[in-house]
Amino acid sequence: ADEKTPAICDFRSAPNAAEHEQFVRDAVGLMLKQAVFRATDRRSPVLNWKSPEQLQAAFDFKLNHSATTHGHLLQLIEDTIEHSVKTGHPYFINQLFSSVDPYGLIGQWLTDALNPSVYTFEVAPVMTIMEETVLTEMRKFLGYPDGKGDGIFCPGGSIANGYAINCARYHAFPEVKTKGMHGLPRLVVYTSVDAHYSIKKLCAFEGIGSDNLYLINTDAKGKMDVAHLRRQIQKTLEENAVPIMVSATAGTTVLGAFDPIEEIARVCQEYGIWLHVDAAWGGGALVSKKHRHLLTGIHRADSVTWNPHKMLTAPQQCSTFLTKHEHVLTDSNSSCAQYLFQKDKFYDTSYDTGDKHIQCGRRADVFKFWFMWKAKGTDGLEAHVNENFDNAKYFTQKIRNRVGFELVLDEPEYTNITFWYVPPSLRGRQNEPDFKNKLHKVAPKIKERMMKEGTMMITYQPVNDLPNFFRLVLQNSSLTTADMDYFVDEIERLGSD
Ligand code: ABU
Repeated sequence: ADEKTPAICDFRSAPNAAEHEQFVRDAVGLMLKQAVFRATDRRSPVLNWKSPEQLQAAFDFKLNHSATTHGHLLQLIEDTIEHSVKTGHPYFINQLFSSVDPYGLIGQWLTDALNPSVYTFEVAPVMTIMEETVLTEMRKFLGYPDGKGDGIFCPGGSIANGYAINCARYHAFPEVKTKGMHGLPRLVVYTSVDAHYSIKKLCAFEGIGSDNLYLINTDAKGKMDVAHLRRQIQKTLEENAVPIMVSATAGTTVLGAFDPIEEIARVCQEYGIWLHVDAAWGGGALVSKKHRHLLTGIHRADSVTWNPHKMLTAPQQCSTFLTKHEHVLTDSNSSCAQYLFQKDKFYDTSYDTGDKHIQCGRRADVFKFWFMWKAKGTDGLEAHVNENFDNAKYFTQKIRNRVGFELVLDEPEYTNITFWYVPPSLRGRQNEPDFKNKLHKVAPKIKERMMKEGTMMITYQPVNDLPNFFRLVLQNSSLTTADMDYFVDEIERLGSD
């Protein structure tokens, strides 16, 4: 083999190293042009809608026995971009993630080029130290003294919440690691009715049982009702079951509400219950001196979920689980595989951090976020968050005064703004018996129209007995007030009948 040419792995004999190199350059150029720059241009559509059947017919999904050409592969890249939703587009405000951060993107691409697995220092030296550095800085934002404690990057906020349940259970009953749930009393977890569905899923997955997740009422602003929490804890004790964890939410998925952490912490302290805060979405407010008061009391939490891929716009995915307990992750999860975590290595093996995770092979989600943080500084992250709050305020004020728009929460706390759009044909008919049913159908119809035209993407949902309403989510700080105006005008245009 020619030692000077890159040894890119390919079983086929036909293409040579120069052809591989050209292919990689062409593919990257294509991605930059179509998936980054065109996909974030306001003049381009957010999506080109095709039904599943139309997409099956239009796209070459089939896998074949024989190899295909580089030309065809480049065409497939182009087709994939063409038929994908451009989640980096300024008019994609559908989910709790959006936008393309240039530093995050390059961080993601470098991570993939290096392809490390962050379990041992020997294969991921830079990423290992970077993880500990970033996690410590994030714990400082929580208010843990000197950022002490432990933490991990994990695949999504749901899994981070699952780590919290496991740590809380281990903390109360360490024997669960070896003996399992056998012999343990019935354990109970608490979260609000507006909390993320992962708490329920993970209670089921980890053997707590979804019936043992006690749902706590919320008030008119979507915040946990602490008096109800107290009553549910009392009920648990009367049932001879054991309360193990309260999961408060900082930034609920739909309404963006912040549970009163300080008050909940007092209850947890009184009863000796692990306090977890799911700040996957709302954690971003911690970097803003102006808005971090929303999470007052978070320093008292035993653990926290915080996803930099949400408000801080690191590329998917970038989720963290943080805890003030220095040993609980290792104690509850370690299994000491001899083929990875040999104790007789020639370096300090405390840097082999992989055993505190339940994953083995693990992507280095830290680099993109560390790189963004380096590029912008903490001040830049703060300015980004403040800009989103400002846009949210502008949008809220705008629709408050606009005929046909009605806010669900009059004063949203975060950058989720929830609202109904009442089209001209329904205005003035609020007192008619079928008004609610008719309004329930408005948001799905407008959503269908916007997706078929590709002009924007915003989500909708019902909550309890409230008919479907829109949820606008802001975390792309490159948006302007003109974009806010566009969203209002476009919904009005699509729902003008
Ligand atoms: N974990 C995020 C929930 C999905 C969304 O509303 O964007």
